[in-house]
Amino acid sequence: RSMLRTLSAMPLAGIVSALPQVARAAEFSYKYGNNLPLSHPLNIRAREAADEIREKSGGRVDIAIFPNNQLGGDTDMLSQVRSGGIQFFTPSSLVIATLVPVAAINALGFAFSDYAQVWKAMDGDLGAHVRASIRKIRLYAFDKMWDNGFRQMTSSKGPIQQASDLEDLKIRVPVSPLSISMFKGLGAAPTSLQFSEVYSSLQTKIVDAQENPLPIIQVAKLYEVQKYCSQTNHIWDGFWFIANGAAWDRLPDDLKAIVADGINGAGMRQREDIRKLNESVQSDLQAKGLVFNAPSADSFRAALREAGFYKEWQGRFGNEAWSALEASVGKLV
Ligand code: X2X
Repeated sequence: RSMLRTLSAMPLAGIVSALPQVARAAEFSYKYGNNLPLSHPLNIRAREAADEIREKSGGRVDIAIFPNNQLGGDTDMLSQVRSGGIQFFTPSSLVIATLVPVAAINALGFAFSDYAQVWKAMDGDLGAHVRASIRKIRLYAFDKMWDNGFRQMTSSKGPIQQASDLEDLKIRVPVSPLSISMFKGLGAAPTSLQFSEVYSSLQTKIVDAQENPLPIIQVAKLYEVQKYCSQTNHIWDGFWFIANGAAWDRLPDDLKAIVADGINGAGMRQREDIRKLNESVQSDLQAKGLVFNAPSADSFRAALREAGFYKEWQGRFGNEAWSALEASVGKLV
């Protein structure tokens, strides 16, 4: 009785905010995992997307973000998004290719020479081809790929000027058959390690070198454990924003549209962030002690041709995907 009197004396807003939070649980509570530090544009824009989606869906869709390998490395998150343990993941094309081999095609060595070629291919036929292949294993890939960047080589041993400088170099590459094939073709000694292991492996000298786009070298502080950076631009790499197929299909159409708009829009802004970052990141890394050089691609391309790398991967990717790539970059073989 006295409780009732207290309640009726409370202003309405007071009563509402006194209700337990659980009463407002979202209809779709989804989890998104990724492998990058919070300061990377991918995480900044993903947070923006999650906020926009919560708001536009009137709280019906809530996406909780688990950055920086909190849920395990790439291989773990890939199996979680397949099983539905998490609903979203952003694997690099190199990493999702362990399940969908053709997805590595954008990472073919020295295929793309600039971003105009990249987005023409990935927003066009080549991207559509890869997304259709991803859908076949019951994952859904959003239309707009997010940017990782052109991959550059770093080492603690010395600058890499030409292919012969890679001879027997212990270099970490992602868990990616294409990367292993490419670095073997170049004469190096590549090892696949998940990104979560990269800093410590370089620090303890399990490997002497690694390769990643400059923004990753910056946010993961790899300059602390590497001395030289050779701007080889050997691979263009991007992240597919993927959803567990059943979790995606469960969303009614109006929510699918809100989620897709939120994620694709954020992806476009993330591309722009990387574009801007690319203008300043080299001088920042130089100030932090990395020594840069910019080798010509010629000796690397020649070594790969001689190793039969392009012929082999043309066969593995298949003619349809290969032609779609060549439509953007010109003849490769
Ligand atoms: O693991 C890497 O090197 C990274 C962060 O670039 C990818 O996700 C492939």
